[in-house]
Amino acid sequence: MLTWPAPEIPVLPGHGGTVRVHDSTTGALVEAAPGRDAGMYVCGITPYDATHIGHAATYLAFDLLLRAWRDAGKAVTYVSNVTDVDDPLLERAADTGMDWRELALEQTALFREDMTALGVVPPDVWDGAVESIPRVVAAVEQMLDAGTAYRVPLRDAGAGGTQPDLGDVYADLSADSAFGTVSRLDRSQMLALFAERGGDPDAPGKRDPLDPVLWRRERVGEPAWDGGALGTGRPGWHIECAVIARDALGVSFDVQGGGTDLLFPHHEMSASHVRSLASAAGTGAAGCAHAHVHAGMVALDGHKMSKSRGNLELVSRLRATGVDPMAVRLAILAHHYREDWEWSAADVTAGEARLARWRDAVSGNGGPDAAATLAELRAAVATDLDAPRALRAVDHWCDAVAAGDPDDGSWEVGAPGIVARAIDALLGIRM
Ligand code: 5CA
Ligand code: ZN
Repeated sequence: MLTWPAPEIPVLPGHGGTVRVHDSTTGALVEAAPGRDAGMYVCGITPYDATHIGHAATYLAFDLLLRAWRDAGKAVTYVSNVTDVDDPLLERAADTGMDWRELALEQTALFREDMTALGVVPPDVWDGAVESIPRVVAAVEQMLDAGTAYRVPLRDAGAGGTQPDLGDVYADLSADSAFGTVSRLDRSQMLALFAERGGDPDAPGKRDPLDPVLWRRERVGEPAWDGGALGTGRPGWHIECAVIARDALGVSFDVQGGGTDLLFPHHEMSASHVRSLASAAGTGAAGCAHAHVHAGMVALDGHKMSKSRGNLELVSRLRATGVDPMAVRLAILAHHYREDWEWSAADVTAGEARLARWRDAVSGNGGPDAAATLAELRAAVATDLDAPRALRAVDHWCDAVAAGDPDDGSWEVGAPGIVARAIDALLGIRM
């Protein structure tokens, strides 16, 4: 898909060190990309009611990671998706009487604008679910051939179009001995989350209630695509991300990212599908992602901000009221990415005040030595993307500027320029 314009990232003196992040699987801080370069897949939006502050917070977290990697001298391949056909999108379109394609296009365009305004680095590969269907079909056919997927006969009236004999296709999780190693949840937790987050544990004919759908055959009133030997239908959610990630990054890559709501079932299932595809292709058991990194949930009015609940603050609404997107960015970065937190109007006010203070400080002639501030900024982001700590370091430098030149020769003429560039390059805040 067409992405959005990449922000200019200023070059800084020297370079950052090893970047460590919290891996949800082990609970430990791990080197995010141990090899020479870095590959990252971050789950993209389902395009309706985008972009709320929760989405923005998740994408900003991975934007910091990408910027820290680049500062450390790594070439980064960043891959993401747009779930431009899925149950929640179709349901919303039906509720509002809109064509689902129109809704997806409109919301994807809005997302591009919001990401541009927030200065988020775009993915190198940004694939839509719909455009990936031929590759998903081929993948599901491979899994059927390898015996890691099975068909479930259709029961709904009119399902399956002209080929009602071809059933839905589900992954057989019993074929994957590594299933469960991403989230490490016990079965009862898995069952509860699967039911809560888009799964169909009670669908008749499945071998295991947790088996996820790979190909959903055509249903009356639902869009469907040619699925070759699978029959007309549409892709399951997890296989979509598995195929897009595998095709762009290979079966092993550095970071799989998203919000904590995706750890199970989505990332567990995607990793399982990637493994099944690797074994079907004879490329061996893949490790999938080296680290699974998850951003905390942003809430509003006491509940997780969500499109389905409708308790939203949209980036586009804030922009429309004249809030500087850099103040929104600062408001979000004031919270550590792993924190679950509640959005409030006070966050914007604080972001605006900080932005004004910073802009004032970097526009003066000279300031305290920037080297220590740059080093602290780098250390903060390299240590599990600690944006609040990075913000404090800049605040501290700005406080010293506000206190005035001590006239002891310690101020440097070039310091504001270096701090401004560091803020821009590492935190994505344009001064
Ligand atoms: N299309 C799928 C992923 S393949 C999806 O989850 N889309 S989404 O639009 O619902 O969410 C997009 C991203 O924002 C996901 O990474 C999700 O984990 C994250 N997200 C959703 N709600 C919140 C929230 N309230 N706080 C923080 N992140 C959130
Ligand atoms: Zn995904």
